[in-house]
Amino acid sequence: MGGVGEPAIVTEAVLTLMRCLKVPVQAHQAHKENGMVRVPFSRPLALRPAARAAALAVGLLASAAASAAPSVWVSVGSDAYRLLRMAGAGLEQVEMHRVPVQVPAEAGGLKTQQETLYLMRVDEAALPRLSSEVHERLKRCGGYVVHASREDGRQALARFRQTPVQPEAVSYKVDDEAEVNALLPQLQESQIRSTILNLSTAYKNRYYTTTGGVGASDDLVQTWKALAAGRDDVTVKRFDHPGWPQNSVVMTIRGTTKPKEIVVIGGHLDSTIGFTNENSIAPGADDDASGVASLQEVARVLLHSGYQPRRTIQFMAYAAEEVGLRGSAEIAADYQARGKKVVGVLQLDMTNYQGSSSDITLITDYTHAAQNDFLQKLARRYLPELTVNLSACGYACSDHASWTNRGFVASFPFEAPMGLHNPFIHTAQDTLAQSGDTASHALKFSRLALAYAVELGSDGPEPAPTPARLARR
Ligand code: IPO
Ligand code: ZN
Repeated sequence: MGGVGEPAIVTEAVLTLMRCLKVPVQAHQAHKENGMVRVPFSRPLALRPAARAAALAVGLLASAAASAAPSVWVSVGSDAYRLLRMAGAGLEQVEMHRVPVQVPAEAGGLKTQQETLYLMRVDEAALPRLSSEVHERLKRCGGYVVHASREDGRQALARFRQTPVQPEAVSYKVDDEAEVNALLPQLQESQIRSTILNLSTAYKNRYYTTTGGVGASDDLVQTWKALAAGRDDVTVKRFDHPGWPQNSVVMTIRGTTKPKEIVVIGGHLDSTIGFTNENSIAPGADDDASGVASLQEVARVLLHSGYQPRRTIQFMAYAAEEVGLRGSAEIAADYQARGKKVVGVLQLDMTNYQGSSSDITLITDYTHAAQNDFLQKLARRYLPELTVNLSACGYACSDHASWTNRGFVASFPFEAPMGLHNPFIHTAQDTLAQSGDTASHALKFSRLALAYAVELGSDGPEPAPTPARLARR
């Protein structure tokens, strides 16, 4: 047992984790000894052994069996798991799943790496804290996924060893230049900026259980209905989640000739600062008002131009991403259960903070390599001035993982390479001001998403103009 004031000895990996989890560590005082790191903790709590300190900090002390509190099944990546094990949480109930993931290789391509994911039961009361603190600051730390049951979790994890469902033969040919080039100049930075500003200032927060979170969802339904006015091929619907009050919102442009094939473009509506309550200030301007604003601008341009896709396009603003990807998990589960033919999913989570010279970072893990290549091709063709690079973000870092978990094809273009993204997320300082009061970075993601929507939505060169289509031009 370490006595008062005695530094605890932890490994480098654990130190990284503790930084991710914001365990109070004075990093500058940490020093290495034979591969181990001595860490003097900064609070009295931390004068206990490292394991105990971390356990307290994460609040996952009680094993599900011993605790009267309701518990839930979650899956996490190995970084987060290491800390949970230190905390002694739910050890007997843990199962390991080895899965292959794609990570960037030194040479510029990709390599396959085995990653271990863990399925376990945790105290539900610990989750808000876990969600706030398990996010990446410097390194990849991933997130966690909440599962309806152990079986549900097992199925989700088993998915990673199977090939994704591609219900129809999808062509990744770039062949709708006329349409895409006509629409791209209509995307406006000022529109994205005002949406981000509104979402990040009209509510104290957009947490999945608060008045602000519910209000943001209700207001978005109205905003999207107004965008769809005059289009009888467009619907805006709430996706109700029985377990909490915030709804997800779904806008559907019905496809003309292949309406059963669906292209999904999504982002999450909720915001957090961790222990978020009614009065918490969680503007979430970048995380993820920016993603919702980016996709809403694509919807605005597609609708106002009179564009009619052959496939159905759905825009989604997910509820409850920050608490274990719950909104998107329920939608993806529902779509799988109904046998819906989702041909591709694009996730936009954090698009407006340019943390490096790179414009767009494609996340390689828990996404679909062929669709990622398609996005690179789209960027080269339509956005040749932009630089695109690759990063891994760890397990469950956003809603694309919910779709991947259900066997769908998903991609995630992100604002910066791993570790260089917005450092203010999940704080009251996640405001538009951190991005220089402009949405110019987010506009690049709207451009890529529009090219994706049209190239996958049209499924071949532009259909012949219809009278309705001409009238709207
Ligand atoms: C996030 C996503 C990818 C990377 I690389 C770094 C950070 C943010 C994500 N974890 C989040 O909080 N989404 O809401
Ligand atoms: Zn977040």
